[in-house]
This record gives sequence, structure tokens and C-alpha cells, in this order.
Amino acid sequence: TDTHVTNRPLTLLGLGDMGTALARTWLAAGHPLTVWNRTAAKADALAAEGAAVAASPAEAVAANTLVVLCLLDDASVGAALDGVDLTGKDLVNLTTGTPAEGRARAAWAEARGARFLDSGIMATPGMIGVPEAGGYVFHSGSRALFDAHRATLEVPAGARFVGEDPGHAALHDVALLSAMYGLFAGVSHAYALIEGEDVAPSSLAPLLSEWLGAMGFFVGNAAERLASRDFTTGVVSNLAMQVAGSGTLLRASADQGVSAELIGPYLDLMRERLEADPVAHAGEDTTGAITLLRRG
Ligand code: FVH
Repeated sequence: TDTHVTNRPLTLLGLGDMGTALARTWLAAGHPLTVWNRTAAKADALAAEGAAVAASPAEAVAANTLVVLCLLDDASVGAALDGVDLTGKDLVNLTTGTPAEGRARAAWAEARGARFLDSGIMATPGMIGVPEAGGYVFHSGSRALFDAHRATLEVPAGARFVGEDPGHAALHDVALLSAMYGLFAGVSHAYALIEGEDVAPSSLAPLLSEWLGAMGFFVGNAAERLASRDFTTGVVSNLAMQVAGSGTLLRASADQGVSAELIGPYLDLMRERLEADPVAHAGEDTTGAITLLRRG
């Protein structure tokens, strides 16, 4: 591993907001860095900070064994590396993609003689190089590659290896992002409800934060229930009550002139679970609704 080796050289393809933030941390840490970007002008500032600028992806890849990609999407990775000799290279793909894209890209890279790690960044550009911000990167695929370059990969943000299936970094990434958007949706609905009332968003904000924190127990509870498939033991709030209560939420939304389009689908799913077997499911919590989402 490179645990005791610092300043290893590397190549970075992609100098968008995220790529540029990554590049600056490697340069600041003293890593010799070769960069390439489709729009060449975006490399100018980094050149002034010490980066070597390659004229093409092929030239950038040829410069170093470790090649990091931070491009818009999987299609741009394919476009940038089309025809480039990847023999003996260690590719780390920080580009956000789907699990299927991660697996396909790993097979594609390995067929070209490269080791491959697919990755998902759990950070915004401002969190890169700021350890206290809590950002990190999921990695999956070649364990040998991860071990060989871990110290270098951890310069911009923490690294979490989530298995040798190259689809698993993207799987973790999209799972966390999906949960985040569910949270954003609920908060958006809450703020819409108070618009036009004499309640300031700034006064609701701390109450929302506190409440969402208190309800965070659902994450661990749901995991336990899914593992045991027992949705009834230790239930805090039963499904029959929650489905009845959902009618109140929908009426309140209508009264306030607020669309229920963000929270309605989840309430519908709770009702569907209850109606599938009102006797057996009445005493569950809402976790059983998860089983309805895999509709094939
Ligand atoms: N920025 C963020 O908050 C998120 C945080 C979590 C992870 N994402 C993912 O990181 C990837 C890069 O994101 P970004 O913020 O750097 O994105 P942009 O600033 O839009 O830069 C995109 C770069 O991709 C290049 N590019 C686009 N298409 C192509 C192509 N066909 N061939 C080669 N390069 C391409 C683009 O080049 P240019 O437009 O400057 O010429 C930029 O370098 C991304 O997967 C996020 O989901 C960021």
C-alpha cells in the first residue's frame, strides 16, 4: 500500500467545479498532478498553481499510472477515453453514475488492461480538502487498486471501500442521495404549508431540524425490520393510525392550498400496504411499505 508514501504523481481528467476542487487539494499536498479538460481554458489557473496540462486525454493518461476521472457522466467518460491506451493503468472513476454503469465501465476498463475503481463523492466542492466538513468518497471494485492508492485518494476527502462489486459505490451513492431528496421533499412541503400564514420560515426551521433529528431513529429501525422481515415487533406508531392520520395531512394541505404531490406518493404507499392485509398489517409501522417498491 502507499500508506507511508506521499506525493505520488497522478492524472486528473475533468476540471469542472468538483475536478478543480480535487486538483487544488492534490497540488496543495505536493502531489505532482497532470490535468486535462475538454475546455482547455479551465486548466489555466491550475497550471499557474503547478499542474502539468496535457493536450489530450491520451497524453494525460500516459503521464501517470493513477488516473482519476471526474467528468459529467458515464457517457463523457466513454467519450474522453475512447481509443486511449489504458494498459497497466489504475483508473478511479469519481464520475457519478448508476450501479449498472459502474459495473459495465469496470468490465470495459479491465478488458483494456486497467485496474478499475468506481466511486461516488459524498461531498460538495466546498467540502473537498476540508476534513471537518465530513465529506467522503465511496469506492468499489479493485481492492488491490484501493490499497495501493488509498493515501493519495484520501487527500481530498475520506475514502470508504464498500466492496469488490464495482456497482456498489454507485449503489451507496444513489441510496444516500435518494434519501436526501426525500428529506428535501418533506421540508419543502412543510415550508409550503406555512407560506401566507404569520409563521416565519426562520421560526419553523429550528423546529424542523429538531423534529427530523428525533425521527432519525426510523433509519436504524427500518434496517432491523427489513433484516428480520418482522414489521410488527416494537412498533412505536402503528400503520392503521398513520394511514388514518394521513387523511388529516392531505386535508390540511388542501385547506392551505398546497399540492400534496411531494408527500402524497408515500402516504399512498402506506395505505396500499395496509389495504393489502388490514388485519395483519394494521399493527406494523411504515417499514412494510418498502416491500411494495420493488415492483420488478
Ligand atoms: N458539484 C457537486 O456538488 C457534485 C457533488 C457530488 C459529485 N458530483 C459529481 O461529480 C462529477 C463532476 O461534477 P462537477 O461539479 O465537476 O460538474 P461540472 O462542473 O458540470 O463539470 C463537468 C465536467 O465534465 C466535462 N465533460 C462534460 N461532458 C464531457 C464530454 N463529453 N467529454 C469530456 N468531458 C466532458 C466538463 O468539461 P468542460 O465542459 O469543462 O469542457 C467538465 O470538466 C459529476 O459526475 C457530478 O455528478 C458533483
